[in-house]
Amino acid sequence: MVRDLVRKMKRLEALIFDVDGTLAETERDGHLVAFNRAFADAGLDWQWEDSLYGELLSVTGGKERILYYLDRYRPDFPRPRALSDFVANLHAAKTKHFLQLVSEGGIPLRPGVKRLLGEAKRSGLRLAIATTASPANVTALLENALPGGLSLFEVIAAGDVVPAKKPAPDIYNYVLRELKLSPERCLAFEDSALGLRSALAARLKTLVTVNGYTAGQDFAGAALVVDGLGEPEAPFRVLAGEAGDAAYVDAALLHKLLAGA
Ligand code: XBP
Ligand code: MG
Repeated sequence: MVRDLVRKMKRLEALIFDVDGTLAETERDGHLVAFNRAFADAGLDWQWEDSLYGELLSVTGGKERILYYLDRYRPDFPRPRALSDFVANLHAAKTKHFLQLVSEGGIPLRPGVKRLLGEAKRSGLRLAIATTASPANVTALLENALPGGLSLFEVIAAGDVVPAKKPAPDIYNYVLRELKLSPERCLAFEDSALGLRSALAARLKTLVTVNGYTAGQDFAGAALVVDGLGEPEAPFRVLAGEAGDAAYVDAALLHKLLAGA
């Protein structure tokens, strides 16, 4: 009876996905390009290189990232009197460019994402999103990269819906409240150490799929760290944790990860 109770407590019911860097390479192919286009539009001589952007990702959220850049790298830049309006305008222009890039079809989903979402849905798992990025970005990405994909997700929590962005747990706690589920019944998917910290602080077991910006980060506490979700014909590489004889992430592996097997 006790065993039945434990099994019940650990039943996997929902998957909660980060977006940027996890569902797609939006940081490299979308946000970075869009930031630079917005800076050029505004007549600013700012040009973020890839390596600098990797460092700027230590701050989540586009507006917050611009402010961090000013503080850390441009103490010389004369501060506009209405700094928050200046940043908000830059960020709005950046969002416009991001949406344009996405609508041109330039940002596909990472390998294995489409397969896993479909398989998860068919097997009765509930799907949700917990991201720092603005809601419009998420909607556009899903509509373009996965037609019909938006309707797969029961909850889409994005951007300023909570005041404290990742690594605070707030966005994951918000999703859990909306799903009316306890963290023991869910798995989170992240690509970065900051995202992992957010998910762990919400007491979620977390699977990490690294990318070029995050591969060297500290993922202590993750249930599994892989180089991607993998596909039957293109297996993943396990970087930390135990995947048994699985060659790619599927629902069976996720159930095992949640149960701690
Ligand atoms: C993602 C981000 C986002 C995007 C920008 O973090 O930090 O900032 O870079 O999005 P995570 P906005 O993947 O952990 O959610 O410009 O729309 O804020
Ligand atoms: Mg991310």
